[in-house]
Amino acid sequence: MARHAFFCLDGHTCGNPVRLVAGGGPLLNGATMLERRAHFLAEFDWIRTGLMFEPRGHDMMSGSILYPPTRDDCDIAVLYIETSGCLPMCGHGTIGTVTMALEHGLVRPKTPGRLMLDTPAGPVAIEYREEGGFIEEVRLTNVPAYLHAEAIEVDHPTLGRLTVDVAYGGNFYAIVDPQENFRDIADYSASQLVEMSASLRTALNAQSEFVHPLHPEIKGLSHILWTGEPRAEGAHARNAVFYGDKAIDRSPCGTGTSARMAQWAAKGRLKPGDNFVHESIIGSLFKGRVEKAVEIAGRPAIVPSVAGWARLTGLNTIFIDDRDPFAHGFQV
Ligand code: PYC
Repeated sequence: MARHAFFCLDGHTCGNPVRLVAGGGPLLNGATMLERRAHFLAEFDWIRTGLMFEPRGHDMMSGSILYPPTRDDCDIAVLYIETSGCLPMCGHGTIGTVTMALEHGLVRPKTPGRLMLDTPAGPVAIEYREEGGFIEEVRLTNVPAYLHAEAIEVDHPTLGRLTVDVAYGGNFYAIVDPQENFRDIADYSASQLVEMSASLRTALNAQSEFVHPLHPEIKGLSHILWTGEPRAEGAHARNAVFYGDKAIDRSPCGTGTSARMAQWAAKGRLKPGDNFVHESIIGSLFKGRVEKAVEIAGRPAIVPSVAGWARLTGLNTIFIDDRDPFAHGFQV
């Protein structure tokens, strides 16, 4: 019996929580972050569920654990932990992790203003703006994003027939654009969106397989991106992203923004150099940009970048006590 201690920096990126585990994380084996992620899921997933789910976390909780990099070209490695599992990549999590790690000296950049992250999805380049010891903005240049499938027809139990595109931006997203049976996220509350999303995700995964063409370990449609008309000045589009079992992202969602930029680029609505400002359900903004056009296994793809801000909300030493019947967390 033990009481395990985790030293966490708690914060949020544009409204969505980030719990950075700065001490107490397990040693992991693996030559790549995908292999280390598999080791964590096999042996240490109780740390994720204990820190993310109630009573220590909540439905939206999301975070990361820092490791030495597995690649010479990176400064630090990041394992993403979340209510949904260990994502290959998380945009809001990256912006929050980088902000808090830099502000607390957990990582020392070789070149001021720049960092290279080793993530399970691949290397992610960071540029940040610091003012007076605080990080004011982080821009991540993501792994390549692409439109995976177009116009998939699916029957939804309450909305009826829907047509969705599926795009990859570090995770697979079903993108629900305006159509006969869905107009705009403005017509629904967050809890209605959660209810609508779970059944849509189940139906889509039952009828198709979503596998990354270069990294077959990255598979499964995990997120639903519902769209809406922008409200904030300067925003090009609004969205609400569903993840885990009960969460609607409060931030504009970094990997979702990347996936949506790839979808727009594939349809000729964005080209390299174009900006794309994405608004969240609470009105916060990510500044996206199409950096360049590339290919993934012969498919047209883009390299997207996404910028946003994060704030530390507190330092939190969290115990997981083996005697606690809820040591590994619960969901209701
Ligand atoms: O920002 O990429 C993101 C993200 C994924 C899930 C929640 N946020």
